[in-house]
Amino acid sequence: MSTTAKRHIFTMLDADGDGVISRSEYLARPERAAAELGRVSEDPLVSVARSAHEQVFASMDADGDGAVTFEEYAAWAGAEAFDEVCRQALGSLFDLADADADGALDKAEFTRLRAALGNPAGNAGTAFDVLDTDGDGRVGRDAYLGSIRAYVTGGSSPMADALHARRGPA
Ligand SMILES: [Ca+2]
Ligand SMILES: [Ca+2]
Ligand SMILES: [Ca+2]
Repeated sequence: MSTTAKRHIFTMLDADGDGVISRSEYLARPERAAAELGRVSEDPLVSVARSAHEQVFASMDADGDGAVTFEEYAAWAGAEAFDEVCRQALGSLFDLADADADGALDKAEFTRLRAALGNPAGNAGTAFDVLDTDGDGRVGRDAYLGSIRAYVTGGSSPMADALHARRGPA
């Protein structure tokens, strides 16, 4: 992943812009996503999302001081981190959005997930169409996670900008 892409994601995760991703800032993400996706806090899928994000944070925070600096993030981000911890966290958010639990997101579920993660709703349809390669109106879990992996390991994927951009392509 390019430094620009890392900076872009780091900036998104540093919600209050103080230059570090704090533990509470990061762990607020699954809580907010769950709430926006209509999941109650006792939902087992919310517990899964919570613990998956705990693991990501512990993995990112190399010195264990409860705050992730850009240096820590930049050294951490990539294929290994994705396979070890990120996949579970991103998959847990996918599952929160998969309201009918069929292992795929339809356009409405996908749009809600993106909104819950703070992505602009405007290009959700385009991002969905890129991922729905066979045009059946559904995006499977593996296709979704695979496209994000392609982004973090290769620096680009068809939906990279749509997925991560808040202010347009980096
Ligand atoms: Ca912060
Ligand atoms: Ca740290
Ligand atoms: Ca579904």
